Amino acid sequence: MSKSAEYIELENKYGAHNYHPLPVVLSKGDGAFVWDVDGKKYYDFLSSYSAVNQGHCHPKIVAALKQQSDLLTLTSRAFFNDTLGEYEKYITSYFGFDKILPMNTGAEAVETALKLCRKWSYQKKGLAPESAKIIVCDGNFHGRTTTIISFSNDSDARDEFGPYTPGFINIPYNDLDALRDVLEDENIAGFMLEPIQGEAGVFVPDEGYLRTAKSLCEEAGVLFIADEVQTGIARTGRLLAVDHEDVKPDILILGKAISGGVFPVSAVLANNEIMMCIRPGEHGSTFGGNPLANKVAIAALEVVKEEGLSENAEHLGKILRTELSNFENDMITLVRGKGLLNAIVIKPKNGKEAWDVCLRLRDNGLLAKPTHGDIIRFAPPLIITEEQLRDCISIIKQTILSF
Ligand code: IF1
Repeated sequence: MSKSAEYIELENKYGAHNYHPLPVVLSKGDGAFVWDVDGKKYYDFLSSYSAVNQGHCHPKIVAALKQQSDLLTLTSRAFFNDTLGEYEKYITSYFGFDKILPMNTGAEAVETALKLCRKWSYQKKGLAPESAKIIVCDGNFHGRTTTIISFSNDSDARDEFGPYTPGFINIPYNDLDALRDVLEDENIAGFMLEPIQGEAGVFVPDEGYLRTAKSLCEEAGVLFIADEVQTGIARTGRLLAVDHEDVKPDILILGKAISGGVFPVSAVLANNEIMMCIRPGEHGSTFGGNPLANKVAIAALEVVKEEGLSENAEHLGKILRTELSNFENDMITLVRGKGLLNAIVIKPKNGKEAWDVCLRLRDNGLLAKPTHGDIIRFAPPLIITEEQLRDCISIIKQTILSF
């Protein structure tokens, strides 16, 4: 049995089957590359779902982890420590908000934002207790907790996990009329959305959608909540995807690449009028704001600016979409995205579909994974060079033409 097969067998035997990974076993990562247990090298075109925007094992971020791990890893929030205030000051000025509530995973940050929005609606908007409703979009993906999947319309994510949390209204994404209609309801507390829908297949809304949605929410006294867990941290060619339309959310949700994939770190940012609605003892987390997370996140955010990741993503994303859009072939029916968050839609050929394309891309040295059957996400680390990207484009073209 091959080494890879042994590792795969271990995961099958001892691990829950909550994923169906592409059959490749990775053991090393560096920048835009990963290596499997047999030493084969691949371009990583998924970036761990946009968590390693800074590239695998970025030396500056790993150094921050190593240094802090010899000093103090965790205090809980029962006590102060000498890293949290420094981190809070750094990240709030980095994104332009008064305060941060530090958490660990994206879903935890989304849950925190929902609780904060509800709290605000009772304390500041004056809604009746337990009457708050939050608008979300069809095709959303915000995480896997019971409350979050309660408003998912993806049957894989939602079915047989009921009973479901009430207080959410689904509207079509990228539909301002639907938003206008539902904002007539006096009990709306907030509107949460992904500025670009990742899991739905990199669905980019019309130009102006975010800006108009924000102003409609402002008029209605409803909080505009941007889930930038996947689209943030330079992925779409600007620091935040909402920056493309100069929109400032009332609540900003970050995760994934806020740590460069080195440690689980997430964050909710808001100004005092909202954030101060949560008082001591009303929300928390054992690991939220821990010293390792704080130091790693500062380093990871410094890398974004020092290495011009937004500009690189903007520039290389245009090349990727142009090359693939002009590529004559009969399998790629659509290319879409922004910055280096892109996806192609595959039309099956001779019974071969997106999964088969990903298997052959793997054989040709590039790792990507299909989502929702016929969509393949192309999201390399933002540190990839133009030369490396063009190498990847030729791998993709050769692979498609080989069917
Ligand atoms: C999986 C993809 C899915 C997210 C947004 C919150 C979270 C995510 C916009 C929760 C997480 C991950 C989760 C992972 C696959 C991946 C993903 F879109 F990125 F590809 F599922 F849709 N908001 N997305 O994208 O963050 O709790 O995971 O840290 O669950 O299969 P998390």
